[in-house]
Amino acid sequence: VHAPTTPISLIGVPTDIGAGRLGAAMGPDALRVAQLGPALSELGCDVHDLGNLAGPANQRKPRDPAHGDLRNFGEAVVWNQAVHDAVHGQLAAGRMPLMLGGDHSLAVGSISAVARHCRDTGKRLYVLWLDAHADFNTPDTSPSGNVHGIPVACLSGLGPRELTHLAGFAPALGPQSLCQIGLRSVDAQEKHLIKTHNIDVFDMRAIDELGMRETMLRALAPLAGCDPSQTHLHLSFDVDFLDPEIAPGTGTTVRGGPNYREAQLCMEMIADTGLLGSVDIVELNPALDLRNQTAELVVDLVQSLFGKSTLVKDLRR
Ligand code: B3U
Ligand code: MN
Ligand code: MN
Repeated sequence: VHAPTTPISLIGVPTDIGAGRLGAAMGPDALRVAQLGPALSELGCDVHDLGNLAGPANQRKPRDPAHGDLRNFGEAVVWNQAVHDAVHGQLAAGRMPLMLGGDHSLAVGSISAVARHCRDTGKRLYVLWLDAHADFNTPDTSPSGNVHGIPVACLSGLGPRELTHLAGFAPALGPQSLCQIGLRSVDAQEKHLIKTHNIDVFDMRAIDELGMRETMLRALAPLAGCDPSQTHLHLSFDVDFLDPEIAPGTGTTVRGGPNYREAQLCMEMIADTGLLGSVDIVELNPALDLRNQTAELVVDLVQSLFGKSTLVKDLRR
């Protein structure tokens, strides 16, 4: 076990403002019921739960042509400003923020804060985005108007200014700073944008062809030899990355995702980099879960992400 020495701050973001269905707002409490904090303390991590951020309620507003034809746009902006401020504050205090979501729209706030912190401190930023979806729609291409389908585009500088400029500059993320893994439900126009933006993607076809080990070796290759004091790795972990057979508790399941062993290896290889600086756990929906099993699985995976290892004898060369 080589748990990170940076103290961890758990930040609950109880909202489903960006999702198509209700329930992800209960994600933070489901993770607490599944003992996320104690599971990290057990590994030797210094963990403090800051409780939940506050923000506007989900009034399930329809799409609004005055705001990019998005649903709940104003509310999503308020939540993201709160997330941005909280994350930036924790990073400035030398702590590692771990977001307990909440739907994936919150990643605009968290990652823009990480980008701002990296710019302030001269650190190199790299984001791993684990998801069944690309979340690369713009208001113009979104089939649903759901804000959780647009965060990657916003972080890449495409979208409403209120969301593209949270860091104070745009784009918050350059294409060489982002890698997406696990994709299997990507809209036609998203595919086009991913290509024109040159985003590094390992979709499920790639994982099937290469295996998870080779996929992660390639995904993490840009970080080889990086100095931990000058590099910040952010993980944005959408629970629907996982196969629905093991993770039913999320709003937009897509069959054919990574199984338990593949997901564990993925987490372990991220831990091995020693570069992890911040994490989003998003789209956990307890209303769709069975006896909190998805939350418990996520806690198990997060332990691996923070250095828990089943290695008895290391056969790697
Ligand atoms: N791409 C679709 C579906 C979707 C994206 N993210 C989730 N679902 N969870 C959209 O609505 O943008
Ligand atoms: Mn997502
Ligand atoms: Mn998703």
